[in-house]
Amino acid sequence: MQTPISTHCGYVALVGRPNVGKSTLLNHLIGQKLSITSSKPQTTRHRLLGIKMQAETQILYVDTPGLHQDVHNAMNRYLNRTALSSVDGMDVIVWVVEASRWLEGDNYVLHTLNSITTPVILAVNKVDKVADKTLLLPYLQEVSQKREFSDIFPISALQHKNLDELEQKIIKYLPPNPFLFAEDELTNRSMRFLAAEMVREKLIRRLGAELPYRLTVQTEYFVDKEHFTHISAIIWVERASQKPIVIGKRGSLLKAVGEEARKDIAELLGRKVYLQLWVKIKEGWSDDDRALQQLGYTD
Ligand SMILES: Nc1nc2c(ncn2[C@@H]2O[C@H](COP(=O)(O)OP(=O)(O)OP(=O)(O)O)[C@@H](O)[C@H]2O)c(=O)[nH]1
Ligand SMILES: [Mg+2]
Repeated sequence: MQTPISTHCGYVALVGRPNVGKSTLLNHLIGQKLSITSSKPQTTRHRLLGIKMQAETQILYVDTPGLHQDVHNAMNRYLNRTALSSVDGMDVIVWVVEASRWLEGDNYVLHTLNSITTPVILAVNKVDKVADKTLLLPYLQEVSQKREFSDIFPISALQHKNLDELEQKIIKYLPPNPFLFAEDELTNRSMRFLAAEMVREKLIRRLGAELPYRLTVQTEYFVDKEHFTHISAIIWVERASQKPIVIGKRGSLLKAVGEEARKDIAELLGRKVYLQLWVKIKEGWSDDDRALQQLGYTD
């Protein structure tokens, strides 16, 4: 006779339009900064797994790029493909929207989720930003009519409000399964990948509106030495004119980015880090499928 499985394990996708707070939510759910975030839309470019142990349950959270209709270049098409394919094979979907801010982009997500039969929980994020709380209830009522939801949670990812309640609900949808990952694993992504992402986050946060979309970061060297980890990363831009902007006056911007990223990477690794950054040009990489593949944008 087979003994019944006492553990639960399953996949939970965090989906929604850009900038609603999916990555912030992933980080706060797993209690560690893993996914990069910024006030600019389309920050997340890759699917990212965050593993959370909760007693006899292993929750596999999947952060996704924001779903959007703008598919004017190869990178944008890659982002949408990645986000769309992330919906497959999930045990439950957490659709993230913003409190009192329903945009056309949310209708697009609604349309995308039309055909799926996976349970969908709606997380209405950024409730801390709604000054007049009396507006919240009518908004929740309005969005509850949009489709069938397994549940609706007003949350603040940033202030960690209602996240434990949300997680308790998520757990109910995870099937009996052995753990798919070791109990001390945090993600299936390599440290090389995460290091490049931390550098990209600092660049997005410090640069203007356009340049973040014209650059990507690649770790080229990652070696554990006795007392520190030596990492070297390339920041790829699309044109020669973009290089001096990324470097900044007498290297000031690059220095600040390196210092900030180094701290985040050291915290993730739990050891000292020596980080070198180089800026190089790869003409038109963001609209070139082959260049995208070379730079790690693979389905
Ligand atoms: N006030 C407030 N801001 C939040 C909250 N959650 C996220 N934000 C902010 O919203 C912005 C976008 O957050 P992200 O987590 O990067 O959003 P995202 O949905 O992952 O965005 P993409 O990766 O571009 O699709 C950042 O400036 C966050 O600090 C929240 O609960 N309250
Ligand atoms: Mg994100």
